[in-house]
Amino acid sequence: MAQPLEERFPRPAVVGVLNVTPDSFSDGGAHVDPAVAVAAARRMVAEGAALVDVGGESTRPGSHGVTADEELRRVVPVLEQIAGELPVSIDTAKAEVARRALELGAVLVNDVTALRGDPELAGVVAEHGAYLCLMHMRGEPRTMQDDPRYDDVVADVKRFLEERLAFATASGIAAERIALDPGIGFGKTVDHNLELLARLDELTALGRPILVGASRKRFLGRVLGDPEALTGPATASVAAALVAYHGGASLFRVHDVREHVEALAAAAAHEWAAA
Ligand code: HH2
Repeated sequence: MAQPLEERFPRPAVVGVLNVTPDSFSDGGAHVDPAVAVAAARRMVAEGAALVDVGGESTRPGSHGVTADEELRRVVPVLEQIAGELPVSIDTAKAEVARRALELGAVLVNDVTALRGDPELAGVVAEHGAYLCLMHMRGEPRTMQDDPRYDDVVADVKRFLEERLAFATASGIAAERIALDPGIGFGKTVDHNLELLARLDELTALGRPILVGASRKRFLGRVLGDPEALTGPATASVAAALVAYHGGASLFRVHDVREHVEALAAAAAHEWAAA
């Protein structure tokens, strides 16, 4: 029996973002050459990443999806080189892409639709005994930032994650292999994102490791005073990760690996000293 997720990726675990896309919001186009992507993945692991999250489809606000063929064309050449050698997750909502990635050695499926996008995906994850991340998103990327509203964003996200966790386990995926993610920036205003980070302990109460992806997201640029910002800086990303860590988050999906590994290692040392 494979290890529970919290043992395989002990807190704090940094997940490096590797977007093999022409259009991702902060690193679009940087890794379309497989050789460049492979070098970036190796660097992330050398800098302390516990996992490299490979994605072939942008989910930035306003984006349209790509076909499974296009996604495979982007990620397979990279996965062929790194998935047997490095700890890799696949950022996809498509069963076909997940299956190929798992066959090539990926260990976790990161699904921003929380098993709502492709009815075949749960079966693929269960069959491979893969780890899984279930993320909250309001609507879909194309429309999610059109005036998002919640009664209570934290309570709504918690209810959603609880329901998707129950769906996943009912589909044959062991709860101990699952992480949950509030989906920072996915159908949320600046205030929604800040409130989720501030009240993260209410989500850790669900009993599964929480993954947070605040890295470089636009709300951080907006917090710093630019109302039109489309990204945020690494410094503010590290601050958000530390707030999330303090709230009990376990995994941190980030673009700037070394900065986060160092900051989180220092935060962990403070936490141990205070315990
Ligand atoms: N954010 C993005 C993509 N995938 N997965 C999880 N679990 N959590 C997140 O917060 C998350 C995610 C968006 O960031 P990025 O991959 O950098 O951009 P894009 O979607 O434009 O490729």
